[in-house]
Amino acid sequence: MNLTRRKFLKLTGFTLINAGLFGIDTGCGFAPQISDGNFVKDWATLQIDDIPIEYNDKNYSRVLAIGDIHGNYTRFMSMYNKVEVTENDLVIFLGDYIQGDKVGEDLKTLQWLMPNNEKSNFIMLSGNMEREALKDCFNDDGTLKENLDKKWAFAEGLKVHNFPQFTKKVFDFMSNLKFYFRITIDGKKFIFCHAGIKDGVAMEDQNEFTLMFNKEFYKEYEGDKIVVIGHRPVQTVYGKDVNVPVKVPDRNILMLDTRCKRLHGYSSCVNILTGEFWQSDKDW
Ligand SMILES: [Mn+2]
Repeated sequence: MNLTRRKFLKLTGFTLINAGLFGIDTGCGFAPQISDGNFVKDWATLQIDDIPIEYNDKNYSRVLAIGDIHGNYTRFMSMYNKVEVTENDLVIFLGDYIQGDKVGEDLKTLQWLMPNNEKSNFIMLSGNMEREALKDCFNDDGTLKENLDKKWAFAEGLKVHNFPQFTKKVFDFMSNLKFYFRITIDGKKFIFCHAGIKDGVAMEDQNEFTLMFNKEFYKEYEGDKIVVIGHRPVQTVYGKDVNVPVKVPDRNILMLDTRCKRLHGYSSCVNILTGEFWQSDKDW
């Protein structure tokens, strides 16, 4: 790791332009600042709005958000092992855990996520892939549909290997994923969700398309709350050389999907309190 570069980025915050120019792809660094000042540092004032209040008594040392995995378990582990997560971290996953075109890695990803979702400091949110898979693959009772869309190879895998109990667990896991998560840090409101929100609409009233599917959120949102999303790969907006988590210029949006599912992508995790981030090793 280049410490000089890290220091430089920390001192200046970096914009999209210099992120592109420096071509930062070495696996860690600092994400651009969310507001005019520094990232929030006083984690003692963290207030969690969407889970029972007793969790607020815990002094989380980091608030970690993890972008889309898309069934790329190898990249996810490459990133995750660098973060060295402990029970003192609050960890929020932004959805899209599966992809459908890599049987082994989808199932491996689910096998890792499902038991970890039992941890009180892990919050796993739904992505559009989980919503689509539920609709395409499962009956209401959690069994697999007879005729599966070929796109969902993970479901074919479940069927071929005949794992009825695991299949039901996958169904329960996907069905129970929350659509968003809110915290307030030092009076700043943060919303975590897969795709975005509609400003001026109460979170309880947001619709599924807005939360799970809207790809244009980064252009539309002008709200004050800081919204942390996955879904739209940063490369598809800012070009293939921007492979890091991005703060959208002039908007309170942090984009964390660094195209884990495709060539020239990474799995990414950002500490929302500091802007520090970790990425999978370059594997191409
Ligand atoms: Mn998505």
